[in-house]
Amino acid sequence: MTIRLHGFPGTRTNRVRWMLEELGVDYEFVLVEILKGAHKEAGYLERHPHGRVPYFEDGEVKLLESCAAVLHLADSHPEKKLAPALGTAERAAYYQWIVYSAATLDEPVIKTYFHTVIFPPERRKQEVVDEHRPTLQAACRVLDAALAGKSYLLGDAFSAADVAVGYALNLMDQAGAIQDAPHVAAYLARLRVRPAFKKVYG
Ligand SMILES: N[C@@H](CCC(=O)N[C@@H](CS)C(=O)NCC(=O)O)C(=O)O
Repeated sequence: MTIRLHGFPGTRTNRVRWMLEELGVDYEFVLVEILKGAHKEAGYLERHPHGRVPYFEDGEVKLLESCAAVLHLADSHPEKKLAPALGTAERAAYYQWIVYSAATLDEPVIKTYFHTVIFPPERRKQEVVDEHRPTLQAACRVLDAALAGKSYLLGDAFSAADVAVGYALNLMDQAGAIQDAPHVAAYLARLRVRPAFKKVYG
């Protein structure tokens, strides 16, 4: 079965790509030229009606959400042990962190990143950064407490939750928004030396 990841580098596509590289599975990467508006063209909108990336295919599985692809991949490769057993406290924490990455971190992180790093200075809006600062400061406190005394979010073992959250933390750090969070900083350094991370982020 061919796994096909449609997306664009630097976007949430990287979350899924990182997961695929952790698993070491074959996949086809289909570049969606979002800078040329390819994600808003009819052919792509048939697949992804919201006109966003990534779009993920694994046989009959078709997914519009980066975290859903991460969860699906972890479950499809139980031998890699990137998801804890069903019904355990670790599994509950795993769900929490993956949903937290998409529902709590992504938007404030990406808006802050765009308005501090990506946009040229004349397009940057300080009020956008200010609006999201309290959420990111709270995230630093939450994650720093969660990571105290642990190598990864679930303890000693790396899991798909680290891919989901690590994707957002990597951008958050580039935006200078990881502050007063030594455990988060050490954790991110640990993630960045992983071969799969290096393969995606070069
Ligand atoms: N919740 C979706 C969000 C996808 C999303 O918003 N992707 C952005 C890039 S990171 C996008 O395609 N933006 C282009 C647009 O909205 O026009 C996911 O996690 O996959």
